Amino acid sequence: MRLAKAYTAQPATITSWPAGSRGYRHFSLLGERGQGVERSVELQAVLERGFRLVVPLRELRNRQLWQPGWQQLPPAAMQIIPAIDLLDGHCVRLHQGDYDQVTRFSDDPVAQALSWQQQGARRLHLVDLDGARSGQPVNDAAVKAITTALSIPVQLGGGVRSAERAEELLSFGLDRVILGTVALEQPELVDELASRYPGRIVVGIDAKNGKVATRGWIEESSTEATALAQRFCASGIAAIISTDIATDGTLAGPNLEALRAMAEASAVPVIASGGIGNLEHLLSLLSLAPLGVEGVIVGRALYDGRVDLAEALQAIDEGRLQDPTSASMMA
Ligand code: AMZ
Repeated sequence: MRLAKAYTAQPATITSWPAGSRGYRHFSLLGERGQGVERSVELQAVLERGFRLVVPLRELRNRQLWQPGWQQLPPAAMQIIPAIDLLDGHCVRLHQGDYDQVTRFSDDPVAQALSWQQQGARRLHLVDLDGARSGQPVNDAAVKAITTALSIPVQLGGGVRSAERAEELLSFGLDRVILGTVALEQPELVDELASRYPGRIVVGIDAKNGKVATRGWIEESSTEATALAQRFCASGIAAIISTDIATDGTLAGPNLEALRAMAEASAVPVIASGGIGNLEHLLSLLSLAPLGVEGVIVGRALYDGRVDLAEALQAIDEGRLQDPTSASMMA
């Protein structure tokens, strides 16, 4: 018997649905064991935000043998954060951070930002790519215009290399500033800013093969990304943005193993960045929500329409879970 990737069940087939759950729900296949009559499978579904149903089955076709058991989980919530990367005043995306592989998506960053807000974004992520590469701000006019035009919180990274610059950006109306290069080179500056501006300082850890890269990803270090994450556990930062350079801008899917390692190393929430190419990729991240992955930054896939922001926000709000292990089992 060939097993399907997803199942749908109705309450009548399962007697112990938790209070408040309604209608049918979707199940995904977690794994198979054994051969022939000994063959068994395990299904999993997120029913309501806080519950997961694990159904061990000895024989899928015999529903009498279903033995549902409930586990309470932390809520599976994930914020989807659209990204606007600014290069010389334009909205662009780079491929794997390479400044020689630029796709220009819009010449009007304010209109683009307003469009993401209108489609339901609850936070916007800005990158000053000129700043990240040179340390010098080039896109401040666009940044100010965006923060003035939008009502949702806006965060910015790229080129923030001093306390004065961080403070200047906060004075533009930005909700949070992201420190990348400085987090590696002057970690005590992050501590100082985080204690002065609680909830407004974020560390951006950009990793290539698990090692931290800086200065527009042109310089590579020997520091493990997870070690840098651990360094800031007690400093009061709002979050860590974990970017996998190899997947960034490729639409090939997030690096779930790297994200899991970061989430396990970090005591502060992790925001995933890099590689999102479709809705399934977004849903796959929900499996890491209980470890503290609270958001995901999406760029290219939104610009080229592979991900519809409103649809994605709705899908994530439903709290559905796509287990990453199931895809490979279905071939
Ligand atoms: O695409 C790139 N080459 C790139 C990029 N997106 N280089 C840096 N950045 C982003 C990081 C982080 O948010 O993801 O800039 C910020 C870090 O900048 P800095 O200047 O603090 O290292």
